[in-house]
Amino acid sequence: MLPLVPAPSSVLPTGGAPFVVRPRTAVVAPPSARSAAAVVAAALGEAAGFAVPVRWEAAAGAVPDEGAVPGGAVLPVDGAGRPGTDAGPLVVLTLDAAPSAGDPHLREAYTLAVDEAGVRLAARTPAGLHRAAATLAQMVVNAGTSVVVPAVQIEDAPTYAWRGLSVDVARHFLAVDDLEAIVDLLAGYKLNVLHLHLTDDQAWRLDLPSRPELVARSSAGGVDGDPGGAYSAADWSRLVAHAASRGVAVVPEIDVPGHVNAALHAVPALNPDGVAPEPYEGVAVGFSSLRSDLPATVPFLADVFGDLAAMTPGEYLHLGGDEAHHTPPDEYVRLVGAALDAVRATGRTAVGWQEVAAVPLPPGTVVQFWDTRADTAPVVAAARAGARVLMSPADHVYLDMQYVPGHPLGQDWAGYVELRDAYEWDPAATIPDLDPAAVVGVEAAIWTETLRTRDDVTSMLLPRLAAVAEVAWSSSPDWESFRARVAPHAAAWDRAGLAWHASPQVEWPR
Ligand code: TNX
Repeated sequence: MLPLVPAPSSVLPTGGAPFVVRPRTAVVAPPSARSAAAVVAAALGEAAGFAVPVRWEAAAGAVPDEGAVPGGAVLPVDGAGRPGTDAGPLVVLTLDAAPSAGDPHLREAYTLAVDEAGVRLAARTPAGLHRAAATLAQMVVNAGTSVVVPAVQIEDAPTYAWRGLSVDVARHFLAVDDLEAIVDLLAGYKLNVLHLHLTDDQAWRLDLPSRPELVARSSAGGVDGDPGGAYSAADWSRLVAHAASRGVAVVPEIDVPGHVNAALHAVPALNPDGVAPEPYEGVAVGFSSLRSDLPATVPFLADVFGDLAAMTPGEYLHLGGDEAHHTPPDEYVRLVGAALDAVRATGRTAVGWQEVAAVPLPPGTVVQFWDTRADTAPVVAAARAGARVLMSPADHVYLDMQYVPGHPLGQDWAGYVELRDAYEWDPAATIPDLDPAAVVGVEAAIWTETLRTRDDVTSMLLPRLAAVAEVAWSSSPDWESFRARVAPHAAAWDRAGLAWHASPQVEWPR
């Protein structure tokens, strides 16, 4: 059994001799698959202990593109851009001639074929090649004197199109390096969205060109004396580019109309009397609100969502909408409506936490379900009216919940979430009466009230994130199989320097 997580749709060991990574092994790929090729080359090279180069496949007569490849040199190619006479055993990435951009399942589907002579990864899109690369990276075996890939034929496609992790950088700040390590982890488990909760009562973390006062006045703190921090436009570009190079989209969240104390502190005109409130370092939230009767409010929303769209490629902007306990219901409808208008003006699709289901939503809006204590009827009604639903049930995928009572980190308001709890749930059956076709995907979340460092965060993510990834990707869950397959992943986490929690539900190798 190959220890693949998430489990592919079909894995056929052929029984033939494995592929051996040799000093002359090269990765061959079309330039449009540049980033997936770099991931493959890095994975093989790291295991083998020598650089595995990437060779761009160019049309006959074209000048080969010799752009820099992280983790590998670029080998000279012959005049036709084909492997020269020095060719060793090859790892070949190909894009299918007929891309099917429309169907999300086919978009990320891939095949992976390994035999003694070579490795072939094929998909319809570069994103599909990233998923194939993640599978290959988990198959490289150090067999004593050589590094091999077992002979196998794999066909695979995701169950859900949106497979993400939401990270709260407002309560405690995480540096770009930390987020890049998280992106690599996501890509390794075929997760394709990094959602960042950038603003809250405690802080505002992204510098926006039209509103520099937000970061200038409201980023130097967090929960309980956190030194804080913020992402400059350059930091943000670096993060977004790194995520794109792993086939991961960044979905930024500006949380309105509640959770806005940091904004109210930085922008006095957002307050009824023009008097800014003090900074806030506590944990309890839900006390702050925008006001629809102030002239500054709508321009503020237009500026922040406009800047966010200009700075972030992709389809989605998240407007928050959760726990606005001090926003009266009619105010909530007006203010979320204004935020939806601001998002629509950018041409993007809005995402909001489940509370936004109380507001008329443009078709296609993504409603993120989290609170399993609340009435689900508004979410069902929103889906009937054309919304899509992203599943983040707190009692299964809030990875800031403690594993067990007394765990040194995390909270317990949604209960305890051991590894098996993160694994054993069905996104299509989480909300009774919801049309399963409305479920766009699955997103885990990690809130950082109690988490300060990269190690704190990854020890809550691992191993549970691997479980959520399998729920989101694989079609036939099997706990016993999962707990056996995930055990050897601890070695990879150790190699990557990632702190993880040795859940007693798995027999970890010693
Ligand atoms: C609920 S989930 C929140 C967050 C907290 C989290 C802690 C959601 C939309 N709101 O503000 O950080 O619980 O687990």
